[in-house]
Amino acid sequence: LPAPHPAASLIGAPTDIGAGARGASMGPEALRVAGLQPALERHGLQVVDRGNLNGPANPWQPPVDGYRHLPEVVQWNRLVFDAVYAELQQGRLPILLGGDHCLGLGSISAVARHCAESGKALRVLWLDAHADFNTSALTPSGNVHGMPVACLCGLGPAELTELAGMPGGGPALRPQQVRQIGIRSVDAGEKRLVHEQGLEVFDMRAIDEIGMRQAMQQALAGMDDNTHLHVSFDVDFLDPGIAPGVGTTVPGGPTYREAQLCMEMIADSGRLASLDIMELNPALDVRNQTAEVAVDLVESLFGKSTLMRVPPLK
Ligand code: B3U
Ligand code: MN
Ligand code: MN
Repeated sequence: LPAPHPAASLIGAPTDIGAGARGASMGPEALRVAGLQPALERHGLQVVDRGNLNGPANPWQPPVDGYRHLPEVVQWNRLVFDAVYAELQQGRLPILLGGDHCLGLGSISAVARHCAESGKALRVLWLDAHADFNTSALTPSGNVHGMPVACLCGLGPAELTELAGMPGGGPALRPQQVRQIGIRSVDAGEKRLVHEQGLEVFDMRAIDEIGMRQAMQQALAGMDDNTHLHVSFDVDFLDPGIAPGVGTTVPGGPTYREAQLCMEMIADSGRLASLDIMELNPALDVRNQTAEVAVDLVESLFGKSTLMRVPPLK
């Protein structure tokens, strides 16, 4: 039987500072309106909503030296780092409500630091249409939401790669700790770097060939009782047919059933200890349906469909 979940904390990060389209700043509120907190509570979690972080406005400027809004991206990620780290210190499960995916950097930096200090092994599942492994030299856009995984692995500007303040220095992650699922849009230079660094990628081709079940079995293999599992869920992971409300839709993503299975297998691992829900863009959504699908899937991530975990009676 999977272990019960600890108390969880919602942290809103209302910004689109690293994105190529405006509107992910409204993501946290859309998730609240879709009923995220009561949905989690139905599955036995104690949830506190910490409200929203308050960072700099989006100046909407062109890139400078390969980065758009780098100073503001750094400020937002520092706020996210502190908020996520504080929850982990209290033994709570942080749920970051994005906001664009550049903030996965602050969130996972906090998780990596916490794991290093508490002797835990860290595994990161990156659910996304994109590899988010660009650098300033490779990026076609300068948008930092296309770079967080590279930064976490030490490839990027010092303000971002040193955010974690790891004991003994060095990057927050080794590429070997990451599993990417659902990938189907990778830039040419980025592709080369992903291979060079040895990221384990279950792209849509792999999911077509071996199926979501075997992909997730492999992605979750090798964890034990001492593993902290972080899930970074970019909502554009999902097929645009069920999730139109994101800044960069890419056709050919996981169906509703495949995404459910993915979430259920993560729940069954019993190791989920922190979560990002990113890139939801209500300005592009239709009647908040993408937020509702995201909430539905997050419920499965916390055991909605696990037959052997029965929520407590009220
Ligand atoms: N790889 C492209 C597009 C992109 C990455 N992440 C998102 N879009 N959401 C880039 O701009 O780096
Ligand atoms: Mn992403
Ligand atoms: Mn993406």
